[in-house]
Amino acid sequence: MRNVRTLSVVSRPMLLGLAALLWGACGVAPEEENTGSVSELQVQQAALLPDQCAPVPAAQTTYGGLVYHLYSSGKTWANAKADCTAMGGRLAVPANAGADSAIYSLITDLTYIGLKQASGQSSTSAGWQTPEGYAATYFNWSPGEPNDMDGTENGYQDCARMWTTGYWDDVNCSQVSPYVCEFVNPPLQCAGGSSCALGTDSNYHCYCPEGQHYDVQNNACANGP
Ligand SMILES: [Ca+2]
Ligand SMILES: [Ca+2]
Repeated sequence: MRNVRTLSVVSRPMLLGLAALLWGACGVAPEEENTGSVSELQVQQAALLPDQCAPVPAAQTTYGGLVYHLYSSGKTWANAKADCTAMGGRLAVPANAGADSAIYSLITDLTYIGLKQASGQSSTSAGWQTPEGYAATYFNWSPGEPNDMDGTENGYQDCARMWTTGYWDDVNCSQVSPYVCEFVNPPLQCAGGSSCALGTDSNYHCYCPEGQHYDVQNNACANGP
């Protein structure tokens, strides 16, 4: 049995709120004007649980105020999206060439990004959206892509994956691939003997060995339930 932490400390949400405030004041959100999707992410992260964490990534980087984590264990697009959300982030959406390059710097294999095509489109390039369902505004498709496999839109390839060339390809969403998550704030890395694992509430939490609880304020395990 693992014991979940106390909920009594508010320092982390306060920090997140301050960061969101500063972000808004500086106006550096890369796609806020076009899609609002970074605001969605801010809302998501503002609601982070005090002990909500992200598993240690295979690689990470930052760009434009965002933190990017690469996870190498393959998942379908939907499961990758859910995993990033469970960490308080989202499946990464390259909003400009700089963000695209930052994500590219992490990958070593065909890797999911956050774009998905809405169903019922008349062309292979129409209706591409962020994980929250906003219209995507930046694209870096490989020549000839997106092609829905044969050039005609039939709903077979509706999820975006980055090639090791850095360009994108539309692929079937059931393909299992590594993925990159994106965070507004640096996600909590569990320390002091605790480890980050998915809870029954579909969020990641820091957990401690049996007989201990996670002390949010000190990011460490402490004796007692
Ligand atoms: Ca398609
Ligand atoms: Ca394709």
